[in-house]
Amino acid sequence: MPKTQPPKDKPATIHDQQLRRGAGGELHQTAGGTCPVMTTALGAPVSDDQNTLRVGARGPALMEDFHFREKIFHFDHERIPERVVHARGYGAHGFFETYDSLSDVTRADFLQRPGEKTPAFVRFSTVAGSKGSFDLARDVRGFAVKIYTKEGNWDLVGNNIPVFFIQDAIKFPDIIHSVKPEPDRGFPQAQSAHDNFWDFISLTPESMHMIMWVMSDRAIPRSFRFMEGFGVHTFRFVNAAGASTFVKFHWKPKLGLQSVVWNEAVKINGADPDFHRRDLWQAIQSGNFPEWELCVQLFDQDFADSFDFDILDPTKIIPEEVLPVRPIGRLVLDRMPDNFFAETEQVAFMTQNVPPGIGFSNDPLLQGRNFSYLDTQLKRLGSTNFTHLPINAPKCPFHHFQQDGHMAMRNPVGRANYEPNSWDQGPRESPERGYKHFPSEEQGQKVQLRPESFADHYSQARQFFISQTDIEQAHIAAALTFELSKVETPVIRERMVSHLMNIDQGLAQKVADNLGIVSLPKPADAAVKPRTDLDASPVLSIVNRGPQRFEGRKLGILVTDGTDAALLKKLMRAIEKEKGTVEIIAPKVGGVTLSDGNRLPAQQMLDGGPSVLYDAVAVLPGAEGAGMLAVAPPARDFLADAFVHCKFIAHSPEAASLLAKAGIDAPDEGVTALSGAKDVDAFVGKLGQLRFWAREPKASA
Ligand code: HDD
Repeated sequence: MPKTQPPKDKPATIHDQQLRRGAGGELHQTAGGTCPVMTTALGAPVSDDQNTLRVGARGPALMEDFHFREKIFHFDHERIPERVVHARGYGAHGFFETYDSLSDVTRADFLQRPGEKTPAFVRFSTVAGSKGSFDLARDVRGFAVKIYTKEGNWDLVGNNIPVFFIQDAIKFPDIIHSVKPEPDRGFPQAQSAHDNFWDFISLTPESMHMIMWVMSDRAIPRSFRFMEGFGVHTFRFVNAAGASTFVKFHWKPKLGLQSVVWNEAVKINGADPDFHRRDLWQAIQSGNFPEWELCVQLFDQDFADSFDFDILDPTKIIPEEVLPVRPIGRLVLDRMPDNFFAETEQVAFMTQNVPPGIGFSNDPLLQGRNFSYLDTQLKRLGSTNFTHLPINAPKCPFHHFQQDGHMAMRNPVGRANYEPNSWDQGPRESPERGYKHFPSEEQGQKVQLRPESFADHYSQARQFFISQTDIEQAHIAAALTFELSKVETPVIRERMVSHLMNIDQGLAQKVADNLGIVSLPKPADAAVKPRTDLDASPVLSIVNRGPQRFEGRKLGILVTDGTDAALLKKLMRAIEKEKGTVEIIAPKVGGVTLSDGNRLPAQQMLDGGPSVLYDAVAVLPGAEGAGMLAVAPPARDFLADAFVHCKFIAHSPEAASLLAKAGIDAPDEGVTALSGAKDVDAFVGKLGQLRFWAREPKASA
């Protein structure tokens, strides 16, 4: 045989042959089995995916190897630019179901027929961190919803906080630059606790209301499922007669609001950086579909004129006590994407995507956003044809004369690619059905001017603060202290305290004390005297509005060999009845042998399942196991953290010594000893409170 003869069917060497075998040593299934034959992108079957084409087994590679070239070429280009903001996100499919016809206020087609379901896709996100950052950053969460209506996609690109840092879109690059890693050093990642952010904020009084929210527990949510969402701006509904009603949008989670505490957030980031996305994945995959109600605040021009603040100012809310919210439908997330990149990464939200019946107000932030989002999609997705991607394409018929461009999947068919034409081809506009911009009367000089009605920066910041419970106020003070303690420039810290003086003297004093600022600075100059007459709005508190049930939450049960099988079973049943879930943590992930001799597999080994991953914990070791846990640092941390994070704790009598080792010398009402079945009911009965907050002042002192 000449030396250049190619190998026949068989691999040349034994080693080469092994490469083609699976882990079990069996040959991969090929055409005869279930796996399809591998091909190039253009469909040519591939015979060898283990070795490049070479001159002899040890020789140089040949350019002729088109399969290798194509494979590496494609790999080299796998990344697209991550989003400038909201880079880290997680999405899910679902539907929106309309409650009642809203035809009196809007002609939006999907809001006409009670019970109608419209497909939806939602992407939750953090703002500051890059794609690979952790989930529990202290940050605003994006809450972007795309509803595929029969008259075009509606994107409500909102956040989990109803106000924003700035009043004019021209400042967006500045606020974002300031929070992102500092440009000279390239850190910190996904954190606002650094000089540049607080420098910008302390020089931007309009951000103070938002700062109160961002320093509150809202910025460290327990899960996407337990967050509210807000459209932020005032929008318009427009009905078939052309009449306009102002509208603000709110998403309310069915399972209620819940956040974690900061010390917990920091530890979750280490224990499970994907905590939020895993939570959503697990909930949907197990059939516990998260749900939100879409609520609206509807108002007319008279209300707008009489309201304390300008309804165009995105740093202000309309308190629900002043203007109640009305539920108009529900959003259910019931399906994960088939592919993260194709859907969650490539989804393109744009505030300007509105169907007939929904329109804009003159909010200068919204107006600026309406320019920005289109640009960003072109940059990120690389072609004007990003609407051809299935996740972005409308699900209703669409007809237009747009054509060509990179990656065009659809072009007009036939001769006519313009209108009017004489060929009777292609679509035509419809004055009846088509989108009509609301013909609001506008007049004035061309100016670059912030309206006087936007000048009050402190009154609602104060209103938010006084609406919080003592516990939540303490968290705000602690968050400000933490963040400002990372600021290296003393004058920035002091400048921030001078703003806090205009919000709440007590808060300013506390933060100043905690930072070691000896004498309080003068209050910052305020363009408008801060008001102290705004009533507290109790709905702004998370703790005040606890769900009073454990549904959707997770109990972590730490077990060992010898754990009381009957007690464990009773507890697991009780949690299931509450529609909660249970995760078993054991010294080894393989599980334990219970008191009845049965084996119980674990989901986490002790070192990998710290209590920060759970809403409440139970520690149920057998007698021997308790002794072993008492000398295991992760077991002590498990309990000590659960205690400090104000979690409800249940324990078997055997675990009493472990409690003492974890520093829990004086168990409180949040700690329940389970000596029999009736104690299980008492413990589970408390769980609806989610946290035993009464412990916090003492535990964190
Ligand atoms: Fe924005 C993304 C929400 C102000 C410019 N924004 C983005 C996303 C959300 C928001 C949820 C992520 C969408 C997704 O999951 O893909 N943005 C807001 C809210 C704002 C806001 C609630 C104020 C009320 N944004 C804002 C301004 C500008 C932008 C003022 C620019 C003038 N936002 C963008 C962007 C992004 C974006 C750069 C980045 C990626 C993207 O659009 O698709 O265009």
